[in-house]
Amino acid sequence: MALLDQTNRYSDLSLNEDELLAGGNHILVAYTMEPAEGHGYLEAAAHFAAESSTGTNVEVSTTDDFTKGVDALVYEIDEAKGIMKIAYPNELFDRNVIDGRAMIVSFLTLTIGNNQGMGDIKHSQMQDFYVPPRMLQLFDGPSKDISDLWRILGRPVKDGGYIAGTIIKPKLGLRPEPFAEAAYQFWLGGDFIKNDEPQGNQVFCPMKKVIPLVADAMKRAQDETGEAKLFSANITADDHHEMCARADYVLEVFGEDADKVAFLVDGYVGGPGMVTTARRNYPNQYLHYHRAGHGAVTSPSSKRGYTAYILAKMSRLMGASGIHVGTMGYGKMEGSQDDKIIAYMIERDSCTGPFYHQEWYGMKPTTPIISGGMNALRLPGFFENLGHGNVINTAGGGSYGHIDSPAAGAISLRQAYECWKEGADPIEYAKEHKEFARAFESFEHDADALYPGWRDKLGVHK
Ligand code: CAP
Ligand code: MG
Repeated sequence: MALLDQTNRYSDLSLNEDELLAGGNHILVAYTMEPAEGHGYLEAAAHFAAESSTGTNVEVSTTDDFTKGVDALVYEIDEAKGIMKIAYPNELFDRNVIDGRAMIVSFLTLTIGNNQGMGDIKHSQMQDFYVPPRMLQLFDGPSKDISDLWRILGRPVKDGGYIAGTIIKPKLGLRPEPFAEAAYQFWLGGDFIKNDEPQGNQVFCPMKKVIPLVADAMKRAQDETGEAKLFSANITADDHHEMCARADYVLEVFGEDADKVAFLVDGYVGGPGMVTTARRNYPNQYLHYHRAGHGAVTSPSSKRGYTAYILAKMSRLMGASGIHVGTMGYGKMEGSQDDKIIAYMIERDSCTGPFYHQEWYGMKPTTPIISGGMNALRLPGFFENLGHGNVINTAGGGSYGHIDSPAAGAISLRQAYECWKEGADPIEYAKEHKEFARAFESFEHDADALYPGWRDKLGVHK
């Protein structure tokens, strides 16, 4: 069905991007977009801007001159590349009643809301967005960052280096005692443990049974190693009060070790409200954003929604201390080497994304959390691609799959980091470092693929 042509009202291709950036009055968003058959590019783009701001598919008599002043405007299109850019006036975005601050949920409702289901749009995906200084100031941003973890670990607060972590595996099905034992065994060699995302308050492993045992395991591991240990506890729940009940309980049980507790929230399935519940109620804890489910919209195979880069950038605005960013092609999840831009955008104060340059004006960084199929053998290449090792890495299979012990798995991860940092050849390094060497035997398929001839070189024969 033919639609009202709204290009006159909702597009202005004479607008200049540099001027929009300098003005600071708009959030700018770049999308890939393809119109449905029979619809012109600019018409579809203008309808998209209308539905994403002040309009609908027809003109309404209640519109007045003020309304028109806050229209979102298509300011650039590249039909050949299928790209459109839209400027959203800052005033469009909802502010809290309680403190006048901005919220990501409103950003999403407008920029990636109804427009995702419109008949004249075949598909559209957000690729980048720019937040002007005045709007940036209105987001919470992180309250804690990786420097707080480095401080607890007794490391330099700048460039404190690699944090070796794991995820308790199996994902589900451990009762409290074996669960805490798995934690203890890893902490003998590593720094950081996270709950796997579905671990919460299962009937076979109630929080009130397992958390005291984990707190005790942390204490024992600290006594044994003389090092501080970190635990990321899952407080994800539908109900705000339930989240707080879980969080309060964990803090109370950890007692004097409560500063070593991070809170994990499944921020994609739970949404911005859940992240903000953790951010605002527990600003003294490191906020760990796990993103299970995000692939439903961010998969490289998807032409809708938004990319993993967008998810990460939004998480910094919301105040995540760290977010999973994938493994950039080195682990088991989807991703490619270019994904390092995701890490750079959330950890730097100034960074150029796919379409826009963003200054963060001192907003705390969000740590890239590297997870999914990682082990000691895959890490040197990963660090080489990223260019640094100031990350949290959680390797579940890579620790509990080590043939000697979870502690040996943890030590092999740290050795992989040291190996890369020293610029050493991994095979030569393995000759001097037992746990790293045994990782070759633990993960033979990876060893064969990444280090052909390793058996002869390390003298390992079945
Ligand atoms: C990794 C993990 C994480 C994924 C999520 C898992 O375990 O615990 O949830 O990393 O993906 O359940 O798969 P392994 P992402 O170390 O055993 O692979 O980090 O990309 O969000
Ligand atoms: Mg997991």
